[in-house]
Formats: sequence, structure tokens, C-alpha cells
Amino acid sequence: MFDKILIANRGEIALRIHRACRDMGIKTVAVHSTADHDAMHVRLADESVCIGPPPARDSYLNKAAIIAAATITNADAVHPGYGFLSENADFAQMVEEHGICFIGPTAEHIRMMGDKITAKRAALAAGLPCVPGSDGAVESEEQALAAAEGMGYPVIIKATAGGGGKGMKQARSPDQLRDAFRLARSEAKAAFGNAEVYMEKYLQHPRHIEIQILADNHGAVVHLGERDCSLQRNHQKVLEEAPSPALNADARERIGRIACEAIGRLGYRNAGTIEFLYENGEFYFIEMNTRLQVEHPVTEAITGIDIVREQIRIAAGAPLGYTQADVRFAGHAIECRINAEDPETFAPSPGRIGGFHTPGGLGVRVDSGLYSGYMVPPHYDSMIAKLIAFGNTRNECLMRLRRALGEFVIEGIKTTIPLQNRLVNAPDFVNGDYDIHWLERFMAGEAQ
Ligand code: MV4
Repeated sequence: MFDKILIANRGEIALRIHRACRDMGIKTVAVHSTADHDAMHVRLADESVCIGPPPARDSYLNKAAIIAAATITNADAVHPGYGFLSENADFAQMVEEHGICFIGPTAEHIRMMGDKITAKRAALAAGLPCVPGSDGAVESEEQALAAAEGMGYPVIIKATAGGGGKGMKQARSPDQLRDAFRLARSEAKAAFGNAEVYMEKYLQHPRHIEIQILADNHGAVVHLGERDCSLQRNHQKVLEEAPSPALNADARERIGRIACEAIGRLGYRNAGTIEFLYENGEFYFIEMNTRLQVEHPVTEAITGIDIVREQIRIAAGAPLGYTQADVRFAGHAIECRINAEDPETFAPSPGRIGGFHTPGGLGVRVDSGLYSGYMVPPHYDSMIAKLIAFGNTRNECLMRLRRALGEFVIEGIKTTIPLQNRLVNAPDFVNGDYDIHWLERFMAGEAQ
């Protein structure tokens, strides 16, 4: 097992990884920008290294500085968390080339899934159901029009280098398609430096359902069930739950089995998430995430499995040590993301935290790096806390979640707690009756 792990991240996820290390008797190294001198992740770690000025590109995205920090502290492994360098294949490769273990999949698998066309080809070959679409890249308007005739309107154009919704355009007619094609390419070029796009049939009312998997270096693969992440705003998840209120036992068993088989065929290892759209009882692969995800705690709550601990064990070469039949699913969990934002306009709201009180009690977990007197810096993502509630039933979970949201006090800045409070009382949400478009309609006053 590793003796010391460098955590190449900040905020709540750096704390989360530190805690798994502590539980395993592994020492930790924090890295931080000059804006994060007083951050909790730095205070908790055994050692810390300043890696640069506040802008992420000069610190948390600075590959050479992070590898130098790992080298001088004699760290055996690097955990990248989520965001930043977590899905950067070149970084994973550089870390390994320096004789340090990258806690995650191979650089090749990260590269494969980062390019959405190679990802989809690999997914199809591995037996995952995919949205009908173009065979690879669409290079011209003529090719786009021909592809659309084949699958029927509406269609969606997506950036090969994309993910997270950038460079995505839908079209309901040939006229719209010509404009959408040009716009998608220029957006993709601007956002990713790569104009390449592909096409799919546009699904109008799907849910976003993702399967958490774990795979070791010895051929063992398990899934830890699904998460329903349909509640998003501008491609940012707001609230996630496990299990999905939309799946029955049959659908759950089927997609879990298909996901494990595919992971085995791909030779993938470590933790991963396969994302699907789910509509009219069918699953359609869209992307695979090769990192730990923000919403992993809901899966931990219903399985009792520490996903970060498993990532570390797998990276160290340990066998999973259990089979699918040993994974026991129990109860229901919901995560609310709390952002330092105006709950009406979503404008960022950095600043100094005044009073701070976190909820607790049975079935409540808070992952956050905040403390009273802490200054939320303006340079990074606005998510400052995750509140996770667990109950034996969805209703018990909801009651605890409402109770916990009511106890949460964060003074000095604006947060999205008021929005979460409204959301967990909305009749459609309480009934589990929502798709990927519901939240935007709810916020526009068009859904309850
Ligand atoms: C789609 C889709 C409908 N049809 N693909 C958005 C981000 C990217 N990960 C995939 N996305 C979508 N792909 C087809 N063929 C609708 C979306 C989509 C979406 C997906 C998941 C969660 C929220 C979403 C919000 C808008 C659009």
C-alpha cells in the first residue's frame, strides 16, 4: 500500500480524499495556490506545497509544479479528484513517467473517453446501447443533411472534444441544421480548439442516469448502481439521487450487467461512471467519466462502500475482494449541491464566511471545506458544500434532507440553500416526476 499520497485538488474533494487516506493510515500532501493558504484542505494535510498564484492555470492546472511537489515530498501516488487535471491524459502519463502512481484509469482510457467519437465507437464495440447517430465526424453541411435524413429530425450536433454541453446545438429541420452545423463548429473551435462535430438523434425528454463502476487490475468488475442526475441547470448538476425513482428492478439489473460487461471488454480499471440518457424504458450511452464524481457520496450512502478507498486500493494493485453479489443496496440518498451564488441570478458570491453551522444527526453527511472566518476565493468553482441525506425510504431521506437544509447556516455570502429548500418541497420532485428539462421549467415558474 502507498505510504503517502499527494492530493492534486482543493476544496471539499481534497478533504474527502484526505479522509480516505487517514482512514487507511496513508500520509497526505496538499497542494495549494497562494489564494488557498488558509484553506481547510491545507490545514488537515500532513504536508503542503504552494504550487503557484491564484489562477487555476498557474496552480491547480500546472502539471510540472504538481509533479515537482510530489517528487520533493516523496509521494508514491497522486489523486487528482474531479475537475482540474483529473481527466487530462497527458498529466496521468507524466505522473506515471515520473515513477509516481496516478490514482485513476490509464492515460489511454482517459484519452479514449475524452474524445467523444472514440468513446462512442468503443462503447458500441463493448456492447453499450448508443443513441442512433452519424458514423463518426460530420465534415460538411451536405454530410449533416444526409445523416439527418437517415435518422429523422430532431437531431443534435455535438463537439467531439466536448462534454458538458458546450458546442451542442439541436435542429428540427434542414434549414435549422445548416445554421446549427456552422454554429456548433465555431463554438467547438472557440471552446476546445477543435471544430470537429458529430450528430445524434435528439431525445426530447430523457432522464440522465449514470452507472458507477469499480474495476481492479485482476479482471474483477462491479457496479454500484445508478444515480439520477437529471436535475441540472446550464449543464451544472444541482441535486442527485440514488437509486433513480424512474427505474424498476429489471431495468436496474439490466443496465448494471451491460455496464460491467462493457467495462470488462474495454479493460478499464479503477472507478468510472457511464452516463446514459433514459427515455421510454431504453438506455442510450452518451459519455463516460474517467474520474471520481462530485455526486459519489449518494452511491456510498446506499452501498456502504468508500469509493475513494477503493480507488486507492485498486491503484495499489489490490484485488477488489468482493463480487457483484456481495454489493448490497439499501435505502435512498439525495445530495444537494450548495454554491456560493445568488439563488435568484446565480451570480457568484465569494467573500468572508461569518456564522457557520452544519447540520448533523442520523442519515446526514456534509462535505465542505468551509469554516467561520474563511474567505471563499473568487477564482474557482462556486460549489462550497455538499449536503447528503440518507433514509431507508425515499420519503425518510426527504424528511431528513428538509430538516438538514433547515439547520444549515452559512452567513456572510449568498448561497443556493434557498433554491434547494424550494426544490425538495416541489410536488413533481417529491413524486420523482422529472426529466432533464424539468428544473429549468420549475425555475421559470412553469412546473411545480
Ligand atoms: C443529448 C440530449 C438529447 N439527445 N443527446 C448534454 C450534455 C452532454 N453530456 C449530453 N447532453 C445531452 N445530450 C441526445 N442525443 C440532451 C442532452 C442534455 C442534457 C443531458 C443530461 C443532463 C442535462 C441535459 C440538459 C440539456 C441537454
